Amino acid sequence: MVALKVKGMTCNHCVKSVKEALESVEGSQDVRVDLGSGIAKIDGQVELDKLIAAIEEEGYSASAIA
Ligand SMILES: [Cu+2]
Repeated sequence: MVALKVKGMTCNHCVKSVKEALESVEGSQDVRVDLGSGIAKIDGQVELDKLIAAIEEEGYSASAIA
């Protein structure tokens, strides 16, 4: 599981955009995005760089949570 802190989400539409972007990443199996905390969790064999790039393409920014 990979956890990311996503910046810039303000409403459920943002959550949906980020969730769909993460689901489109190769290897992504289950995606949960929480608006309140800004935390996205992704299950599957995924590459961190691709997850962050997908979020940035939607206009948000993200960083891995250690
Ligand atoms: Cu929004």
